[in-house]
Amino acid sequence: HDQHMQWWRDARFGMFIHWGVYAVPAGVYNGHPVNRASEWIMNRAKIPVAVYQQYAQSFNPVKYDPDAWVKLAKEAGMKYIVITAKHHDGFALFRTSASKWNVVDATPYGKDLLEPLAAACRKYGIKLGFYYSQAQDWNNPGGAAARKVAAEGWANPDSAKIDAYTRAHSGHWDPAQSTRPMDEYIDQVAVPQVRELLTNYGDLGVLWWDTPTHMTDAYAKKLQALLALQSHIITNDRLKRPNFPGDYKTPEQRIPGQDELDGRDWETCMTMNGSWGYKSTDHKWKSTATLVRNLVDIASKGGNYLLNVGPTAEGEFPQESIHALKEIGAWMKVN
Ligand code: JFZ
Repeated sequence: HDQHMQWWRDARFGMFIHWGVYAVPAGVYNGHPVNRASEWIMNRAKIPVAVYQQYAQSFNPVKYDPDAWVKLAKEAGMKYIVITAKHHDGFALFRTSASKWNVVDATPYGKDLLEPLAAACRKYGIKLGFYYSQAQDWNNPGGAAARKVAAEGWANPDSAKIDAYTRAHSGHWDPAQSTRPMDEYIDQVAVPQVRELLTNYGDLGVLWWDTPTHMTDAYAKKLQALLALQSHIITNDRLKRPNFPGDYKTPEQRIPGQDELDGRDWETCMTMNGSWGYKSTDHKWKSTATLVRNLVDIASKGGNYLLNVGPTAEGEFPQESIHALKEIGAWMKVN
C-alpha cells in the first residue's frame, strides 16, 4: 500500500474547496449573522428544509472557471485538490440519480460542477479528491444530523422549543428529515452517490469522508467496499471510528507537535479565515506569512497542508484567497 501513498507523501500541499448552497446565505440568515463556519448555517440556525432549499434558486455560479482555479492552485505549489462533492447539507455538486437535491436538478445553473474541474485537474497534472459527507445529510431524508444548540448567534424566540425537538429526534429539527430511516438513506443516497463519484470522473486521488455521526460498521463496510472502483484511491480517517482508520489522520485547524507524531501519515486542514464555506461577514484573514510558516512547519514534520478556499455562489474565489495564493506562489518560486 505504501506505493499508493507516494504521490500524496510527496505532495505536501493541497487545496481544500468548500462549495455549495451555503455560499448563498454566506453566514447570514434572515438578517441575523450566524456564528462559526458558514456551511453549518442550516443546522446552527435550524433552517427548515423547504426554506433552505430555496437558496438553491440563487446558486448560479456563472463565473465558475475551473481552469483558472486549478492553475492558481498549481502556481501556489499545490499538488492536489479536494472539493466538497456533498457536504452536510446534502447538496450534490454533481449529476446524480440518487437525489433531486443537486446542482443539475435544483439550481438555475443546471450543470455538473465536478466534470470540468476533473478535466482541468487532468490538464494541469493536479490530483483530484472528493470530500463526501457520508453520514450527516440534513436535506436527504434519513441522513444524520449532529446535535448543535438551536439558533446560535442570535436570540431566536423559539430556541427552547427547537432544542427540545432536536433532543427528541436525534438531532433533526424538521420532520421532513426523518421520513426515511438512516439505513435507507445509506442504501439509496450515500452508496449510489459514492459509486457515481468513483465512476464518472476518471482517476481520483482521495476520498475524504467526514463526521461519522450515527455511522455503524455495517454502513462503513458498504461505503468502503466501493473504493475498489478506484484502484489507487486513498482515504482519510473519518469514515467510522475506530475500525476504519483509513490511510491518514486529519488534525483540524491545528499543527500537531512533534510529540504527537506516531508514524502515521497526516494532513492538517485549515481555513484562511474562520470559515470553510464562503462567509461574507468573516474578514479575519490569516496573513500570507502565517500561511507560509504553517506550510513550512507542517512539511518539516512530514505532514501535508490542505488549505481551504470557499468560493462564492457566483463561482469566484474570494479576492483575499486569490491574493494569498498568488503570494504563496511568489514565495514558492524563490524557495
Ligand atoms: C468537519 C465539518 O463539519 C466542517 O464543516 C468542515 O467540512 C471540516 C473540514 O470538517 O468539521 C470537523 C470535523 C472534525 C473535527 C472538527 C471539525 N475534529 O475531529 O476535531
